[in-house]
Amino acid sequence: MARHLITSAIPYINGIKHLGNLVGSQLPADLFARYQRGRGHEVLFLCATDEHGTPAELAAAKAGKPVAEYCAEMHEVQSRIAEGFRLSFDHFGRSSSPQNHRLTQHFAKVLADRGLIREVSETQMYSPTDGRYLPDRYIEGTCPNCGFESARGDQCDNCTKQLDPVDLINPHSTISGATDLEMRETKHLYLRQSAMKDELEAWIDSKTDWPVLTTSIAKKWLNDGDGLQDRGITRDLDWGVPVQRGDEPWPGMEGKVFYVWFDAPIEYIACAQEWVEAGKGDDWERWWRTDKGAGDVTYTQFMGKDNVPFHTLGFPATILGSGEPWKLVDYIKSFNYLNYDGGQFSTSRGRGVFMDQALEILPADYWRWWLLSHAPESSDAEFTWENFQSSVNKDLADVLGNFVSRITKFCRSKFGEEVPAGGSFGERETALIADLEARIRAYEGHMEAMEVRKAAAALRGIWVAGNEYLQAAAPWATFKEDPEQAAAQVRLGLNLIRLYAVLSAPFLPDASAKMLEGMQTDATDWPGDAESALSVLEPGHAFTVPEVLFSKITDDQREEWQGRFAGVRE
Ligand code: B3M
Ligand code: ZN
Repeated sequence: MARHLITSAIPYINGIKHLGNLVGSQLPADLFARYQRGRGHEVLFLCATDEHGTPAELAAAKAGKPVAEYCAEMHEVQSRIAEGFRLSFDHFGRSSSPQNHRLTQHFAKVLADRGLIREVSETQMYSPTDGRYLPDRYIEGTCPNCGFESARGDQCDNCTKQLDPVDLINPHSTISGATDLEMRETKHLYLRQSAMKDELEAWIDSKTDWPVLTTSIAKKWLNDGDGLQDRGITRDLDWGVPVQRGDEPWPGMEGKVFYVWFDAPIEYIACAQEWVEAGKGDDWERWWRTDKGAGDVTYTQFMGKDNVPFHTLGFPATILGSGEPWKLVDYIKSFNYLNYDGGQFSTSRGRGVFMDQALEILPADYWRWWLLSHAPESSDAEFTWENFQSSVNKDLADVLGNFVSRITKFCRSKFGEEVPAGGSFGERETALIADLEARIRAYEGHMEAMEVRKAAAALRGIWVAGNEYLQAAAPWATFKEDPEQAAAQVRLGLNLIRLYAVLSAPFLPDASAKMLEGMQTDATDWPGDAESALSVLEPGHAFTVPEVLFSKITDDQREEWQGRFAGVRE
């Protein structure tokens, strides 16, 4: 039994995520976690809310709530939606947890002790009107690069250039709109990433099996311009992890907090501590400390491409720089963007379908199937309602759903609600079994390699093979001439349903559960060879006809949803 530590990028607390966010991290991570559990491996699958930084403070202010209260509420909301999508986290933590505070301060101390943190005096934008500094999103202005008028202090949303608040033209406070800003001298901590460039580069070079998307982004940052830059890891904000050197105060850093991107990845570790604290596990160190049993753990991270620099360079700099035996990531699976109906999903403009809205119109499996089978792996992908309708109707309703309902209903009418006895397999059945054997092994290969689209296509191929068999064998016709032969065909068909339930569970957990319930079995072992997997349900085994697995999306529904989500969400 292998051991898999799996983390998804932790979503910001400020609001509900859209389907593009979901398919870029949490959903494929869940697919992989469910698959590895299905194979009988030990899995620890962690995610959390990312609760610090200006996004949290600004969203709380907009909601008119104290930030701690806002975060607690939004954590609950995100948690419920994650359950709705059947995201099978072993724990859904919070980056504002006491565990993460302690661990973040610990890392800062060991990094400082090892000479990897330097103090820098710099000028920051200060707003006398607001009585505070204006880091990151507290300031907006015109982008010096592209002229976009609402560029933020840390990044231009239009051209994606990373910015410094002092770069902005005509800057103003996003709190008060004040423009009488001044530059003030303030002290901040910088992580000396430049000193670790060689070590980081050698580590990344050793990862020859990583997706090109991951390594190319890492390489770009390592070698862009003057090479890897030191990174400011503190901010003049109230909300966050207070800057301390372990348990000790940090002279000159009073009133400052760590930058959100410093503490957020540390939450991956703290989350395992929260998992233990919540009574769900008893030993987090065997997942995270190579000196305490984590040596044989395989650690995989999932994220959108915009998060790659922080996971290939920033977080590893923290881990490697600490000199302590923490588990480093083994594989980083990254994703491109999902676009929405001819444009971009946008949280700030409310464009596209958001996770709560999606579940209001259709159950999780419909979305999981479309999103995963169209995951933006090799390039950006696009959600259109036409494509969604046709995938759901064809793959889920016509192929999988129809197979299940046809075979169970036919059996009920001719043999009753139990697996029929008699007859034996002929050439057609032997050929199908051999075909499935090859297809199942190919499906496993894609799942192991985290090739999400290919895995979906392979799974669909397995469903199609069964459907084609049923069409060709036509037990309803056979029955008239040779009821024994028809019995053998139906027996195979019912066993296929159980096999489909097991193989499809990572993609379609609810449909899988319904199929197993219908087949009245809890035999969910991953199939060894196809032949034995197709004889688990023996003659005489009782079943019931499952309720309809998937209903088709009508043209009227499609048009209605298209209209409803075309506008802007308030
Ligand atoms: N919260 C960005 C995002 O949600 C950020 C990821 C943190 S992963 C440690 O896309
Ligand atoms: Zn710009």
